[in-house]
Amino acid sequence: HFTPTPEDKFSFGLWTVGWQGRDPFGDATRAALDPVESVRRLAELGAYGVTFHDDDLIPFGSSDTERESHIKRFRQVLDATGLVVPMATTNLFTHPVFKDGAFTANDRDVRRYALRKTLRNIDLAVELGAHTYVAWGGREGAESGAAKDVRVALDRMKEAFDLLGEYVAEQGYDLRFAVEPKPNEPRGDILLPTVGHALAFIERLERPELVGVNPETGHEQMAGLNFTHGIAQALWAGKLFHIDLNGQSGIKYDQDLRFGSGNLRDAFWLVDLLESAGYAGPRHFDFKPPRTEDMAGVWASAAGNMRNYLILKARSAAFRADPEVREALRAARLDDLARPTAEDGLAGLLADRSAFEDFDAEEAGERGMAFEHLDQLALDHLLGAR
Ligand code: GLT
Ligand code: MN
Ligand code: MN
Ligand code: MN
Repeated sequence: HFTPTPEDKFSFGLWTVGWQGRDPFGDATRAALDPVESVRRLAELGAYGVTFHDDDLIPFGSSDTERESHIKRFRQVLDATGLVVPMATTNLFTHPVFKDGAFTANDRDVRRYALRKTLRNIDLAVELGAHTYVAWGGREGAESGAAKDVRVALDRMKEAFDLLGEYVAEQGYDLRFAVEPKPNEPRGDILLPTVGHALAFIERLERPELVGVNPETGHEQMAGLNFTHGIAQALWAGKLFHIDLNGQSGIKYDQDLRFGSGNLRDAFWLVDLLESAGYAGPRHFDFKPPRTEDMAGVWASAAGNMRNYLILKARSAAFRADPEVREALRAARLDDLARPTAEDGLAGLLADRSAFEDFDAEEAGERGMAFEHLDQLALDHLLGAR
């Protein structure tokens, strides 16, 4: 009964199952995959959506007629399978022209080209029904100090998002942007490295309402951060426009493992958060089937993402429904946290002798928080021991 259906809103990038296994040390281990085949297989597995970079669908350098025929074949398979395109994005990192970045490349010609490449694919994204446009600035960064004036580069980054926002408003498109943070790889240091940096950047834009975040599990974990906490803050700010789910084992290179591998406890808390917060967007997997796998392994890996999400969703629901957990949540004073600290206002707080003059800090310091019992109940549920 952990079989995905379109109602679960699982989506995949064409570049995920289509990854050929090329890494910095080795050649491709798998043949190229036709996007039409990917759409068919993903639909069979129970996905509802597919996402793409311009160059995943239309190889870089294609002529206008070639472009049209790629788009036509893609539309046909979408119609045949019922898969939707909730999101699209731009490849601003593979071609050598982007070696020093795109929106923040020092070379102005490159910046203008990057914007035009993006605007062109935005038109296609909207034609195919997308409502979210992701911007991952993988090459926006530096390996050395003087090479990038970061404050000026952020001016150029803001200029780019302001122009993109102006275009979308002018065209009357129902499309919002989602900035995807990453701390490093492929650049030594990437601009907007974490969810927090991205949220602060967005508030400086001309149209902040058009821009949110697309956090990726592994990217926050590469920075040693708690992914679920980052997602909670993005939700709190009303900025979780999209999400990239995958797996990562600690602070090391970007692993892009299938969702549920790597930090399983964080995956449990993430699903618990998304489901209890009523997150309504796609559950998008941005993973790479390891290069050890043949095509059967690719589809097994793709299916595993969805299966693990559904298992964790069931475990989270059981955890929340367990009467002993509810009691443990009260013992841990979660209801107390939900109560405002001073509903009596500042004057009430200042006049309340029990808040300070008569407060027994020694006694309060001795109160146990009962978090360990609560966490063991969670682990029991996660492990299927309850
Ligand atoms: C690239 C990157 C991902 C981004 C994609 C969107 S492309 O594979 O590693 O994290 O989400 O540009
Ligand atoms: Mn629509
Ligand atoms: Mn990603
Ligand atoms: Mn990644």
